[in-house]
Amino acid sequence: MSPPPDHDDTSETQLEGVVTRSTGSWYDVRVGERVIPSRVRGKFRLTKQDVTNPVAVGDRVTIRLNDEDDTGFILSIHDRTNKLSRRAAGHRSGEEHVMVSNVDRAWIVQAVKRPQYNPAFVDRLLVAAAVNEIPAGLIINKIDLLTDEDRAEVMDLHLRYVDLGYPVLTTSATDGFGLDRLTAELQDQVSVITGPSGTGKSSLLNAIEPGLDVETGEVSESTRKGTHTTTHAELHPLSVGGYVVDTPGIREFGVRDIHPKDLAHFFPDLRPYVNECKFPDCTHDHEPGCAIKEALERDAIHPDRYDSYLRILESLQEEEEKRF
Ligand SMILES: Nc1nc2c(ncn2[C@@H]2O[C@H](COP(=O)(O)OP(=O)(O)OP(=O)(O)O)[C@@H](O)[C@H]2O)c(=O)[nH]1
Ligand SMILES: [Mg+2]
Ligand SMILES: [Zn+2]
Repeated sequence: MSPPPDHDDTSETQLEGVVTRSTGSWYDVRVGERVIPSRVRGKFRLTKQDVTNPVAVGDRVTIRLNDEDDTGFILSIHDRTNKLSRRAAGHRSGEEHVMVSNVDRAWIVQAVKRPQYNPAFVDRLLVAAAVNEIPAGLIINKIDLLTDEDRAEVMDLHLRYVDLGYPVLTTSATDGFGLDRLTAELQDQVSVITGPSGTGKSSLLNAIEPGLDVETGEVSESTRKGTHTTTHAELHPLSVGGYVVDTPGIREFGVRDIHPKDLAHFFPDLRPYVNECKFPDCTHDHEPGCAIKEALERDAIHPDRYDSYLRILESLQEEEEKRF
């Protein structure tokens, strides 16, 4: 074997891959079927001082391969299409920790029943996804439990979100209904699967990819008090291609960082009316001449959706007050 040539950038092996995991100073970079443990060049660490991690899970990167030990050096990060970040609680200007980037879609899982369908939860996450420029969709699972009594209600929910432009899947992890469509939706995509405990997220993922053990649930605020950025996202490869993202604590994402007066823009059904209100700074809550309330009264907006809007508005207003 000849000795390695002098350091020369042009003769190096450069590869493109995606960061699937981060463990402190090492990153797993997946290139095809290979996972190449990689490090970051020192200069990256200093460029953005308000970001705790220069490279995030989900990032597409170019690495230089060290042929001797099969490790990599991350040379560059490609532009991100979107990202989910976490900040020190309550601080709009706190350090940003990018949990995951380049998410193709966030799927919100609900059950027909057990647990009861929760429209406020769905709407809150849809807003969070929109704020972060992540396309969202809805999975209505446990469709095998549907009875004649709740059929109309579930169909109403289904149509409501389809009309808003979101993809809606109906599934049963128990009898396999809808799993082909789910698999097709996840194939070659980076997908976040989230939803309340017990809705069947693990069951669905295990049904389409046996052995997939992904943390997808909510982490309650109280269990995390005082511990900051302890959780790391991870991309779990699917055998059909694509990844499912581990997302503990998705509750923290997004909705916090918007101004109350911008909230209605993130509701596709409220957005068309926001410029028609009498007052340009209308919060669509109590003001006279509100085009959104008029639309509500003539049933052009679903009351559950308006309820969700008011709840989120209230929580944003509380956040605003805490800041001063
Ligand atoms: N009937 C019915 N039961 C289901 C279905 N999917 C899941 N279950 C059951 O619902 C319960 C909860 O399912 P999990 O997959 O653990 O739910 P999860 O969303 O992962 O819950 P967390 O991990 O706590 O967030 C289990 O008892 C499952 O067997 C379904 O499609 N139909
Ligand atoms: Mg689970
Ligand atoms: Zn208004």
